[in-house]
Amino acid sequence: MACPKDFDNNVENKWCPGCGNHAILGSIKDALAKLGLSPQEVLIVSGIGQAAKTPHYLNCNFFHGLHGRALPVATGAKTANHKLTILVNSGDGDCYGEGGNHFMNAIRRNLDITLLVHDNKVYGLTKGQASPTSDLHMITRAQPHGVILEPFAPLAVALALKAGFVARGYAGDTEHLSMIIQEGVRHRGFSLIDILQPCVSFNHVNTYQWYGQRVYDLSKDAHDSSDYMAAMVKARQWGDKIPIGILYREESLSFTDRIDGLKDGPLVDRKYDASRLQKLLAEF
Ligand SMILES: Cc1ncc(C[n+]2csc(CCOP(=O)(O)OP(=O)(O)O)c2C)c(N)n1
Ligand code: SF4
Repeated sequence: MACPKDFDNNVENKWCPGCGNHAILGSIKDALAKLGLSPQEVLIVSGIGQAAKTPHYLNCNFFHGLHGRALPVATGAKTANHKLTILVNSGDGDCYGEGGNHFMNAIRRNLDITLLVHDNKVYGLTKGQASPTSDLHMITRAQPHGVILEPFAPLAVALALKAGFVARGYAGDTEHLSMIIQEGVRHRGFSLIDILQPCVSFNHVNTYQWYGQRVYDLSKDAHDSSDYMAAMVKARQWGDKIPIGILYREESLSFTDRIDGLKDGPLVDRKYDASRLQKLLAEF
């Protein structure tokens, strides 16, 4: 029987006390154990930022790369070994800002990975500048007169691109978050889970108290996750009421399912014939 402790390591945690990332980390371990996965079967990929430190605190395979570039690494890893369970941990800046182009194309490819975006609505690691998801008029030390741009709407954008699994979690409800992560991993294809993550040091607007007054669970609201238009309406809902849960789910062939060359098994298991490579190189 797998247990969350299997995914513990003894690395000292550097996140601020009270940061929503602690809860997300706990939900990831819980979800992986409940899925019956062992650390060897899991790869976590991240970019740069506070959220991107998540794999430092997990006992499993991991790759910590460049800012905004976690999804290309995950694409390569999944193509090389499509038997691996791959999760990507990203921040709202890392994923929707610096990595926005990769976000769009990973969805188009329907890569079979689970993307967890720790959405704290600021650039946490660099001390709280506005991020793509910061609310209009939010005041930060770098935006003392308030944010002048409309926020990016990740769930609506993912739906517009026909992502097959679109969900929102909340760091203040770890059991619910674990359940969504399990469903996201089970989904064969691209899964986006945008997670409301309070940053207690730099975001004094979207706090636990603020979310506590607004967040509601879609599963208790008779939401039909196969209804695309209903999902789009929920994806645009923000303010007095904020839905969490699975907005939309529909399976279709994933990226690696569509590649004929992978039908005989993962590339990593193939025999490697160096002479064929030499012949190929000689042509150039
Ligand atoms: C190409 C590049 N641009 C900018 C930076 C500086 N930088 C490092 S972390 C970061 C912000 C991270 O914010 P976010 O992705 O929202 O994650 P958080 O720290 O809030 O979890 C920035 C701008 C960088 N490392 N590389
Ligand atoms: S700065 Fe914000 S995101 Fe970073 S560890 Fe502290 S509370 Fe968490």
